[in-house]
Amino acid sequence: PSGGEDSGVAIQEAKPALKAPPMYKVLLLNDDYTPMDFVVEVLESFFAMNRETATRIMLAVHTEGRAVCGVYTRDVAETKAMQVNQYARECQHPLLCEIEKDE
Ligand code: TYC
Repeated sequence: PSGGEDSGVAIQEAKPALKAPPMYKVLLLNDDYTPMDFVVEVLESFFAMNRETATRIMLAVHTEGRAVCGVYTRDVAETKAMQVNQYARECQHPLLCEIEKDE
């Protein structure tokens, strides 16, 4: 076994396991009622943003209708969107978070 013909086979079989998983964008949608402070708080606590970045993203959603808050694997993206929507409902705000495949 000095690395002959079958070393190429081993590399081919290992490759699929190393392929990057499909990624999903988590988006926040604008509405007329959710307070700006609440959106900033959501971005800080669910997306680990500092106050400055959270404010910039909140204003992007406010002026453009929607903005990307982060890009994650499907499970993480789905969980974040669910948690944000659940927290917004609990606080009685209409804020909506959705996911979209990152093509
Ligand atoms: N448009 C809201 C307001 O004027 C603020 C807002 C920003 C709401 C971002 C939702 O995802 C949002 N109070």
